[in-house]
Amino acid sequence: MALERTFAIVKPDAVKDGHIGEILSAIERGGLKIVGLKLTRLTAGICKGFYHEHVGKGFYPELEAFMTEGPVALMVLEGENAILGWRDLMGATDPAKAAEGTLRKRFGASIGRNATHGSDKPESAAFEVSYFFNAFEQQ
Ligand code: 3AN
Repeated sequence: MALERTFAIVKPDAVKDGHIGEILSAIERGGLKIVGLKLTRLTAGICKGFYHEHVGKGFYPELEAFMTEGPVALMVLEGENAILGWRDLMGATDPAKAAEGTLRKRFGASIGRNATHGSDKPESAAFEVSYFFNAFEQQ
């Protein structure tokens, strides 16, 4: 076991539908600590930098349009094996394939509009956390 930090987003669909509270609650009940938190709105440029691995893929324009359509809640989460733990709470990328009770099953509508984001590995977590949060914004 390793104490890790990971990066999480409550995406525009879940913010608009009023699910921030339930998602934060699932994070805390799931044993993860919220050590950074802010509500903001992504611009196209910020989105391209964040999803640099996906820019150029067929679904990227749809992803950018969605991620910039409304406010998002950004978080840094801490816990033992937080990266995998947060991905387990979210469930599979495609809500139709996500396990019962997971956040994407509960709040996601499609693979494009899937309610939450979580870093997939330590290298991504390090990049994504530092992309949005400086040291003073993490407790
Ligand atoms: P995850 O967020 O589960 O790590 P990635 O990294 O494969 O998934 O994809 C990043 C985001 O891009 C997903 N959260 C999803 O919103 C979007 N996405 C991935 N694949 C598709 C697709 N085939 N069509 C539309 N959007 C997609």
